[in-house]
Amino acid sequence: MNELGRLEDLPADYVADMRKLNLVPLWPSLRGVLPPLKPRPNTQATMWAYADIKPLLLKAGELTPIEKAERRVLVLANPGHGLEKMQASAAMYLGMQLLLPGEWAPSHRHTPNAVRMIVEGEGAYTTVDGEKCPMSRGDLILTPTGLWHEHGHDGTEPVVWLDVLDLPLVYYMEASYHINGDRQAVKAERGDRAYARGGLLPTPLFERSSKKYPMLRYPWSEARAALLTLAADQPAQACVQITYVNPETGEDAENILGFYALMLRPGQTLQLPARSPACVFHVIEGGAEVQIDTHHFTLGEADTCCAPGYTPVTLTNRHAEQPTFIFMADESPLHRKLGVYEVRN
Ligand code: 1HN
Repeated sequence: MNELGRLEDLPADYVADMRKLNLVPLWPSLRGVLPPLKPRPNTQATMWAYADIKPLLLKAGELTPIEKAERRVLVLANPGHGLEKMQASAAMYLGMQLLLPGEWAPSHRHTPNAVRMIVEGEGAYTTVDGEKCPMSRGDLILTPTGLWHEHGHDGTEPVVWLDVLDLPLVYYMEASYHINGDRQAVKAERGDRAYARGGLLPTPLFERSSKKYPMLRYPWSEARAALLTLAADQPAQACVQITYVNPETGEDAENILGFYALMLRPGQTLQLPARSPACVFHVIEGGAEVQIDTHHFTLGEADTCCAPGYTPVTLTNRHAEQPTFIFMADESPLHRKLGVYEVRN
């Protein structure tokens, strides 16, 4: 790889003359923006333990009333991007959100897409586009771009969930904004009931739904049962994985980030190939050893880690007798749409 000319090689007055005209030479920066063979990601393999987050999140519950926070969240920030950027990866934002009994997080909508993976507690719900979605451990609830959403809590214990948003990308695009709204009227119809059975779609008078987001809640009971059934049906299949999709189109549930659930069989070690998108792992049930390049993390329930793109990942079930269930989020819908998706074996 030949060395290119450096900025210091140029006369200082020449560089200064250019800069006054908003001009810069490309060649000193060319290798930086176009490194050889593979990108040099800012995203670092990083782990966040729930046992570390939870006390600080509960403290936030004491320190900051919901009215002063709107959304009471501790952001899982990747140090490789700088903590103030609030990024887990180039396109993914992660946050742990706390809602206390009786609290209300008022209705708004925004351009970034969000999902919530429920971590702990019963009795909270989120109303998305008029559908009241109960929140239970492991449920995945979508808040796609532009849909109204608000959170409430009728239970007795704190409820915590993991928010995953494409905020860094939408912010980078200078397309991020929100609108506050009124409390939503709750509709009787619910997509998680209408689309409760895989392969069977509502078809009133032969017409399929034209809703962009027909299903907003994916209960963990269904996802877990699907994984166990898949594992039993395909004993030779190493990777027991499902994708959260739009049941009308079969496409990814949201436009920019992809969401998956993975089952590690008892004692299993699973090698994931190096792929261009960054990926987030969050343990729903069980525990896993995660090897990301030279980084090693031991994940227990409710722990989260992220891996940069172009990096192979090895997952090992810590339990010899029980399956481990992992929720994953990645940037692959974005990479595929942009034509930069790669798998490297
Ligand atoms: C948001 O709207 C929520 O609605 C949570 O619960 C986290 C982070 C950044 C921007 C908007 C929510 C968010 C967010």
